[in-house]
Amino acid sequence: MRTQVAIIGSGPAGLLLGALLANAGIDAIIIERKSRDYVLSRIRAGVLEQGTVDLLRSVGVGHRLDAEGMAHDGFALAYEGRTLRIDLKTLTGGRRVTVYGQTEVTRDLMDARAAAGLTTIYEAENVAVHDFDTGHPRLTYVADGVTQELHCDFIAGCDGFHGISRASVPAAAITLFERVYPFGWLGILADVPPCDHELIYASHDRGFALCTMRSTTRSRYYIQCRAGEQPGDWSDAAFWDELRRRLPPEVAARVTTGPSIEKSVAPLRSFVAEPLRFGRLFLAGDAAHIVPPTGAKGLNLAAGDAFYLASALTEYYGEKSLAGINHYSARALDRIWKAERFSWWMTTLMHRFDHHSTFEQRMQVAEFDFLRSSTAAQTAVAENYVGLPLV
Ligand code: RFL
Ligand code: PHB
Repeated sequence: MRTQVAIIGSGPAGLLLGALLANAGIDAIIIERKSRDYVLSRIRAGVLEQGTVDLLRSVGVGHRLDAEGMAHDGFALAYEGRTLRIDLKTLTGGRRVTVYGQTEVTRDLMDARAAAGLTTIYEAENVAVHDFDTGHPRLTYVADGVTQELHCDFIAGCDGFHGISRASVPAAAITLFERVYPFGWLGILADVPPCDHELIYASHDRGFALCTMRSTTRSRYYIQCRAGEQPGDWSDAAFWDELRRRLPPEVAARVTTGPSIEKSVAPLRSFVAEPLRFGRLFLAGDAAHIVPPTGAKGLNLAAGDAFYLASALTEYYGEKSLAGINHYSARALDRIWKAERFSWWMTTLMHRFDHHSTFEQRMQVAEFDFLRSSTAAQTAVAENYVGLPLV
């Protein structure tokens, strides 16, 4: 088999890249290790930047997003029992975010791909990349017990943090930057109305908590937990009790509880690989970088990478120019590092760290107090939260 661009992974990065390439008339095949249903069962991101929404509209999947996505003009930070609203719309000259689950983004992109007759191979085993340092890269994988070969011009490694693309690069050719946080997020999904119409990020002596949502009838809540804790360690009742303890009393009073329909623990990590190009292999999305979820940047960064990589490949095929391809890594990393900074900052501000002294705890409070008193500081938060421009 042959294609122009072989994409590994059908998460947001791979699917959006495939859609953008199809828009530009470039042929691409997606090779995914899991089944379609498995990919759709992963409950992850919920907040889309304006730029991500615009990209999704540009590939023709804006319809359901526009109908069902919830535009949010602000969010709240809570600490010491008080809340501070960050007015995104006013502070950024009219920009906002959209709450629409990653599952729905993925479903829309998969459906559009299937409707356009574009090829995705699910449940591909033993995917391996070969010869990406030559002019003739290829992938091998096993489908239904038979080894297959896919020849291509380029390989896009969109296979997430645990994928094989980054792992296939010689260690001497790649530099990794990492911080692992000493805690995780325990999240639950429940068919109960959200406690507020906007998101609330709460810092508390007992740990961080986040109130978010998927719709007016479906809520998503997270609490900071110890690294290594399992979802089964927490009954629903224990979760709801702990959540309410960490929220300002008037918010806690509005929390409607109910049985969880999903419960999972996510570790928190900051991670960047440099560069993002190795001959004819590119890395994009979580394969290249991880942010802790506090800034809601992971999916949005994946979308940004897909946009930059699609532009580079479009330039290559359209103008026979290598300029875009040569520039992809630097262009994407510039924005990635800024999102890494924001996510690290917000994580450090909002969480309890066992090793923090009382001094560091007072620094967190001073930072909140400064934010409350400074429109300039709130503007910096708002600019980052709605998403830095895709330049
Ligand atoms: P994905 O989504 O992990 O997709 C990678 C795909 O590659 C497949 N794969 C392979 N395929 C073939 N061969 C192999 N060897 C393969 N190995 C892996 C996988 O099966 C998978 O289908 O990466 P991608 O596309 O880069 O997308 C990244 C986002 O999924 C991620 O950054 C976000 O979910 C992060 N995130 C959030 N991002 C936001 O922008 N806003 C949020 O509000 C937000 N909240 C979150 C989050 C992530 C969370 N967790 C669980 C880590 C909340 C949570 C709790
Ligand atoms: C979510 O809705 O799952 C969500 C929202 C905001 C975050 C992280 C996750 O910062």
